[in-house]
Amino acid sequence: MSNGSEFRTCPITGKKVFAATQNLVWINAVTAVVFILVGGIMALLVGLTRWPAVHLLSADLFYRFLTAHGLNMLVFWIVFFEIAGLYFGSSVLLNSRLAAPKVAWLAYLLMLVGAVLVDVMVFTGKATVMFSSYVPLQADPLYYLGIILFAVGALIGCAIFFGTLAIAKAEKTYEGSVPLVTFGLSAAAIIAVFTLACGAIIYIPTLLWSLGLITNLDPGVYRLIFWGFGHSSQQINVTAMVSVWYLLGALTVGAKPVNEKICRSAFLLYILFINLASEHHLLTDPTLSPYHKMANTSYFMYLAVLASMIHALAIPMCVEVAQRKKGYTKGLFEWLTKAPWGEPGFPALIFSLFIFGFIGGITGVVYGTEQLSIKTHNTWAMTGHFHGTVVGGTTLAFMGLTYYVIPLIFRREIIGKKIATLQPYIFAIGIILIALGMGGAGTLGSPRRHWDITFADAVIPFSFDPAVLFFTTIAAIGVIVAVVGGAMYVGVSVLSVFFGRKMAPNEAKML
Ligand code: HEM
Ligand SMILES: [Cu+2]
Repeated sequence: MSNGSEFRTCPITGKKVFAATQNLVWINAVTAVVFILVGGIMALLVGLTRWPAVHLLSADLFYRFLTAHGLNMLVFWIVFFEIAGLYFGSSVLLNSRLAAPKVAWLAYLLMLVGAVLVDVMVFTGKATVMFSSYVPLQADPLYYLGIILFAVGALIGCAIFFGTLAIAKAEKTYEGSVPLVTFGLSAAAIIAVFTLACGAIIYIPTLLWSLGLITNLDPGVYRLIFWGFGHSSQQINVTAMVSVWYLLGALTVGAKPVNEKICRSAFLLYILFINLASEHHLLTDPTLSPYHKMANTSYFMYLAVLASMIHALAIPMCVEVAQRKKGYTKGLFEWLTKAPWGEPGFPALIFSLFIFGFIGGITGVVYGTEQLSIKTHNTWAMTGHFHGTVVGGTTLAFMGLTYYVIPLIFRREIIGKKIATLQPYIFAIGIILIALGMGGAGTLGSPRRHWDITFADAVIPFSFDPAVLFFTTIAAIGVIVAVVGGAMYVGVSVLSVFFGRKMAPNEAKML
């Protein structure tokens, strides 16, 4: 471990890369990939069980593995990667040493111990409570302890990020205002503090309740505060993803935001309004009045949607401007057709934007109205929606970025560049099929989190629309394709990180 002051100068970007930062980005990113591997294996097993033609697992294992899938993907993969991103976005992008690297290692250990504790509890069947762990479902106290340790670790990671921003400012390591990517990541980190505070407020009493020290925990209150944590964490993902979009635009075509002020104000809209969306999870609950729900989720929340729409237009625009400057000016779309489609970062950026916007975003805005929430709540349409946002959007963007982080920060040459280039295409096709299949089946009433969608063992005879089977088959094909795409990602990144050729200190090659 270094004392935090040694650095090298990146031959491509000219930025200082501090040894301590490099190690911490490395460990957090590699750990993230281990968790996406666990979550991906669970995805395959759960997905094949939902396919009536295979119906792989027993009901007990299905729910255990579904719980594991949700947590390993949505929490462990994403948050470890985000912490790596925060250290990169503060220390590397601002040319600054990282604040308190030893404390950052402590944060890492807390997160790791927390995640392992959670997984042990889930896999041994002591915490089959799904990702949302709704009260009165009860898990082993160690499960809640694991979540709390993980959240405290992540909170310390955010503090390191803010500390690094302060050091960079005090030591004048950059000129003018912070770069847009760092600005966006700061918005993500601010939202993270609110999110993790909600997590602490709800999981501490739940831990005490599972220990028998508190006897009554109100499910309505649990759901309200849980979603302050569970939904807001999705906003961290959105904000981090948008920051990565700007980064990918810069890395692949040298795109620069055309109007930085607008992009920055859009990030501010996220901080101010996005938490309101948390209440869309309560639209079918009797706790809040219809007036309150509608005002909140059908009016105020749109100010956050506005922010996403600004980014979704600003990014293609800055890509177009950068490409036109290079001389691709023929017709309306030469800038797009002549874009670097054969380099993984570009298709990852475009598919992430497309799937997030057109599949995840539009369904989210529609299902987030009180009327349609009643129809789609707890159906597979919901799962279709959020695989569009958090998988086709965030995960795909993070995957694309990885192929640049490995040569730039870890100084290893990518093994399997062709596979890396194909990977975003395969993964995107898989996720699109999953989202359409789940969306179609869900719209016809197929429930989410259900072990047997044919209801063969139902106590009360139940008939379902046979078209559901068509959509579940589409989803199942999507599951297989996406898992192949996911395996390509894990394979390329793990092989490259551990066995890729070590690059020479002055070697200025990205891919
Ligand atoms: C190869 C990629 C993936 C496949 C094939 C896949 C497939 C599935 C399937 C089949 C379900 C079960 C839905 C149900 O029966 O209710 C599910 C649930 C879920 N997935 Fe994925 N998924 C993938 C990636 C991801 C990623 C990357 C994330 C998050 C970043 C994610 C987050 C979730 C969540 C939160 C649930 C709901 C868990 C719950 O209901 O408690 N998935 N996924
Ligand atoms: Cu939500």
